[in-house]
Amino acid sequence: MPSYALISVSDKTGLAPFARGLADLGYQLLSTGGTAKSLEADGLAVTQVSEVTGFPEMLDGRVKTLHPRVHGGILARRDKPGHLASLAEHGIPLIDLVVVNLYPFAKAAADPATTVPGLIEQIDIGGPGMVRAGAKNFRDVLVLVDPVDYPRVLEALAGGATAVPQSLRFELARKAFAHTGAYDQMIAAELAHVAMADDGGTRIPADERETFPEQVTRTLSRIRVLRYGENPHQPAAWYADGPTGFGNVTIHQGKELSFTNLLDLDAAARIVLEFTEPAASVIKHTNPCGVATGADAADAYVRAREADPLSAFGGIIGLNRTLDAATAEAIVSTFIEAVVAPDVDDAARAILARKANLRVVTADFAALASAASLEWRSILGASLVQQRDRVIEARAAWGPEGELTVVTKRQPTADEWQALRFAWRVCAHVKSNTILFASADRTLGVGAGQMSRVDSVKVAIMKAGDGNLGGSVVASDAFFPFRDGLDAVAAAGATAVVQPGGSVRDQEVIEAADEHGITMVFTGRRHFRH
Ligand code: 93A
Repeated sequence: MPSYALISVSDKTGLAPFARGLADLGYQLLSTGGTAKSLEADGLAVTQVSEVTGFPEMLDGRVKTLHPRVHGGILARRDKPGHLASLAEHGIPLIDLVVVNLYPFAKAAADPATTVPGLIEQIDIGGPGMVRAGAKNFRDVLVLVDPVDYPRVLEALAGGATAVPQSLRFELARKAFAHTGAYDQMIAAELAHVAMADDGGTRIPADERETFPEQVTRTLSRIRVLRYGENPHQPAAWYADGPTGFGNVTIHQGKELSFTNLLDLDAAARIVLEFTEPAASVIKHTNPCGVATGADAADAYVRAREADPLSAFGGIIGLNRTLDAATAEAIVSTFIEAVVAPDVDDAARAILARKANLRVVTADFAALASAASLEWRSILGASLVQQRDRVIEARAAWGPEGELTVVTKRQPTADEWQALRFAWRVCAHVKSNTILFASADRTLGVGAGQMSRVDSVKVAIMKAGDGNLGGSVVASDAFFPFRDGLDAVAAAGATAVVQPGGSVRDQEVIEAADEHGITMVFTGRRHFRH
């Protein structure tokens, strides 16, 4: 009887060359519906699992491979004559390779539009069964759950199945159990965020989730080893948490992405994700030196860069619109390290190609927006997990009718409301302590990462350089502990301030604002970023 390679995959990455390699080695390909279709489209001969089981795929695909003719062929011990005799008696073929990756539950979960029943349908039952069966019988069955492993398994099989070392078989088996284990953990964690009711239940939106599981498991798949970490003596690698976000970007050109590039690209994207209108950010060492909105990507970018052109040298750019020719021309006109955007058009590609070292990355921005409701930071020997900080209080336009509290005698003007909202959205993504001067559509001076708030004010004013801060607004990521900070922003010319409030000296700070004729808004939400 022929030897079968059972292939049933949702992620078809790298499938065709691998399957062709297996067929060339003499394996008969055995597949479920969608996988078979994809292999046949690539010109490969495939046996349908339903031909082996004698059963059609049933229940909308819920039962495809759950059958003794499948599991017998995987689980039979090749060293036990009794097992082989049973297979022969029932006409069950041996399955020597199990190539399975599971229904994309994580992707479905990341999409806020997925309903509870939709989510449940993405729970794979048959896939994990095959993976665990193959992994249990690793001495004789090769189990692959990750396309990354395809090439080395083909290589190992070139000398015949018996030449594949047990160490590789065992490694793949352990990886398989880690994979199915993490898959169930992920399902349990996601279902913890379903408010069940008789109508089928609803999913709690990512930014309203407050519970954390007792135990969390992360399955990280390595994207690549990086040249080094923050410094050349620190070995480092880049891992994907899941199939979306910065775990799945497209690199169009440029020098290899570095550890610090990735940190800065993340910071760049976070800021522009706050805006629905065209916006650009220019990042240095995870802080923005300029952020602006504009009529289009090029307009926003040039204005963001001009906010602090000296610092923008060697910066990392974030754009929330397609990188087009005009933006590309502006980018290549100075030295820029990297840029991330939702897309880059053909005309822009040709222009960017003139700067061979410039790293150009595109990412699915909708996925970035919904990605990572949980965020991880490592400390020495432990990890901290928190919900991603989202500036939900600034999603809709601000004005006198809104929910924010104006604590001063003077109310903001319409222009001030707009500028305050702009400043607040940027400020949330700057390292604390943050003081940020802005107009309605661009930063004027960013004071980041200082150990005292009043020093952040001084830095922000210094960064504004010769720029006139008269009529500007100020955002502060946390409350002013004393009136000195407020006196300093007033002296610089600011007319409006937004801050969370909550200091024991709030009254003193409000009085200072009133003395200066400044209008001040409390958001009630702090946005530290450490
Ligand atoms: O619905 S299932 O839990 N029931 C099954 O019997 C089954 N067998 C394979 N899901 C099942 N699969 C999964 O189908 C695999 O894990 C894989 O992710 C997917 C491949 O389906 P298709 O080949 O039709 O694209």
